[in-house]
Amino acid sequence: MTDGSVRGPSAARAVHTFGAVDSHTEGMPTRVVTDGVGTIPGATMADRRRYFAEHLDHIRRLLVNEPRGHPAMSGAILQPPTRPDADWGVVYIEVSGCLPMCGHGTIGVATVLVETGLVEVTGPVTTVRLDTPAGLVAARVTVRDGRAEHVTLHNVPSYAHELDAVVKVPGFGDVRYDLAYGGNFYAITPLAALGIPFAASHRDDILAAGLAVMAAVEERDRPVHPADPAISGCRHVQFTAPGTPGPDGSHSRNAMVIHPGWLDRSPCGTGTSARMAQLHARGALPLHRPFVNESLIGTRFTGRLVGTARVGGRAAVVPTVTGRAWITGTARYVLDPSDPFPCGFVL
Ligand code: PYC
Repeated sequence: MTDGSVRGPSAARAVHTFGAVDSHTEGMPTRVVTDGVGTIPGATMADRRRYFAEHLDHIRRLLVNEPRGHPAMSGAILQPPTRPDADWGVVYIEVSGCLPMCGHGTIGVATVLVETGLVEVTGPVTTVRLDTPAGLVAARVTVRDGRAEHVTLHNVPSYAHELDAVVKVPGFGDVRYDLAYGGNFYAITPLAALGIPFAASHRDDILAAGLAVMAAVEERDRPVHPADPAISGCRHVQFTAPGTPGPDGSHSRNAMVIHPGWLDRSPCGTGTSARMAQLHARGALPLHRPFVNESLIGTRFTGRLVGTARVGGRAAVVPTVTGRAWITGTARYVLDPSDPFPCGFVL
């Protein structure tokens, strides 16, 4: 019998310990790492992302791989900001590496900061300014009784990189796609064109098709951000489907395939931004019109284009994305020196 309390691991024995607040944003996890990493060297958050990927990647793998994470795990390491107009800095981590920007992660981070008191609640709408590797992102958090009810992030300028591109994909022939940027690059194409139903029961077919399209797009023309060459590559394929009809319906659904082979559980914040930039470039989404994007598990983000911008001389739009997140737990992750998997493992 115990009294219900559990003795913690010996901090003296552990070679690493990390504090974290775990959360999910519309179904997609964000492990918000609050301590244990220290300040990553670098003058900007983009420099810190690069340094972390080159020198500290074992920390990412420990925190997102099994057995502490899982094959669709994602997180965010809190940092002191590198710029005076930000409250906190963030390095996004996930199973594929370190993203320049992550929408669901930002909604998770803003929720955790507000609900744990790491930022002061200044009113019913509290603004948290985040220094991300892709630029400054403001998150407006609607707070009631200490609870972050929803978060609207003001994303980095997003743009359509290429419309009506075509690649030959083994098993599928010619596939037509648009490539758009919303904090990451997305190849966007209708799932129906590949003959696969939009249903979670077809997840293996969707994943295989997405990875095949991704490889073909990368081989044909690897995208590079026109103003920041550190942001490059297409590691996300956004398969679209018509929205669900009705007054509470969605405008579009997506199955988001992400390198090295997993599906976003949320509607994907940077993917929703890229999708709105694509639709705007096609004349199908004017500024200020709400755009409801739905995930493969039926959760939703509402996006809106609130302005225009330029990205490296190209026409761009400024997206907002609104969604909800919930704290799921608090944890102290440790690495015992005798643990045979100091970087976790991938099966
Ligand atoms: O919400 O931006 C996002 C995102 C990127 C990867 C997974 N989710």
